[in-house]
Amino acid sequence: MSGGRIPVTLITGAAGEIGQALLQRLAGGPGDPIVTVDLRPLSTAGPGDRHREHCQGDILDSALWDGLLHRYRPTLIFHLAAILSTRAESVPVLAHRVNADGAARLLAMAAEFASPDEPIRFVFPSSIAVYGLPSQEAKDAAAAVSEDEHLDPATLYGAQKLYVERLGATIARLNDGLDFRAVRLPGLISADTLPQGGTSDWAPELIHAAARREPYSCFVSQGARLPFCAMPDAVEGVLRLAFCEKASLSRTAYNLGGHSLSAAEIIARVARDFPDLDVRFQLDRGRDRIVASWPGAVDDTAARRDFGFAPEHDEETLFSRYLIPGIRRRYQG
Ligand code: NAD
Ligand code: AKB
Repeated sequence: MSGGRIPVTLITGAAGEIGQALLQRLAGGPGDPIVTVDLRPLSTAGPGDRHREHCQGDILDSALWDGLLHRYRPTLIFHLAAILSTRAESVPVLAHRVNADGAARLLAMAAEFASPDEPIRFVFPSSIAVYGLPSQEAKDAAAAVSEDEHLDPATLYGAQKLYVERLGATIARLNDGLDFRAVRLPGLISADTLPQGGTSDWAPELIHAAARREPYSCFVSQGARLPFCAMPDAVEGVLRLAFCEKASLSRTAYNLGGHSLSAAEIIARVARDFPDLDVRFQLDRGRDRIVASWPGAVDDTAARRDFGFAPEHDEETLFSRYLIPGIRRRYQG
């Protein structure tokens, strides 16, 4: 029973990179009011007309949910709050609590409130970290990895993402009203924000450093390769998955593809626009090993077919139309 509670779209982790981009994209449009949760305040940029309330707090705090769920009835949940891969390895207990327990508790609450009459759609951003290639040689030999291959994560973060994917799919199978959908994102690059605590961070960090005319110390080797996607393309993909008809979906977890780029290739491309680019390599073996375990490319055929994922940017326009002009504007006015 809704009991007079206001139907809302709920975004956890809304102050993060994806959260800010998603909120900006959703907040001006039609739909239920939006309620956000994060440990941090939202950025100063106005979050738009649809935004009703930001609750600054911890997803692990039961009192926060008691207060929110007393007033609001989430119909669509984007559960973004997480501790990313590199940081998760250094705070394993906290990472488990946030990434696994936090998601499990929110899923359980959603399942408790969801019914066929008042369904809840739960959208979860998973990651290429769910994959674990056993060696650099295996990675080099692998073609674009599809959703059911190499599910042997090498990091805590990857294991936690895979656990939540499977828990969500199982709980949804047992609860008619809960509709769980997950998208495995590649490394994301935003022209507007910088990442923290991830392992794919070298790519955005070095591009932003180039625009600031600062030297960059790259923590992976020149050959380190991952799929990368522009933030707006990834957000568009997440939204297409969130709003498509359930009948068109053939699975619960989908790859979103990206452009397969090595550190050396990114440096060569960025140097065309920022010829003073100054990158030194200072290998962090732990992070380099994580990158070696993640696929260099993923197969997103299912996402393109089932919910029309169609990134706007190709490998060249990712830089020429999105990153370079956006980052120049950000730092050079
Ligand atoms: P981010 O680190 O920028 O944002 C995560 C947000 O979660 C932060 O604002 C943080 O304050 C918040 N948070 C962390 N612990 C919390 C807690 N206990 N309670 C409340 N808020 C908490 O990360 P992002 O890049 O925006 O990623 C969002 C989601 O997408 C994450 O689940 C991440 O694993 C996933 N993802 C991101 C990428 C990427 O390249 N950015 C790739 C794959 C998957
Ligand atoms: C990270 O590096 O942790 C994220 C991811 C790919 O999940 N960017």
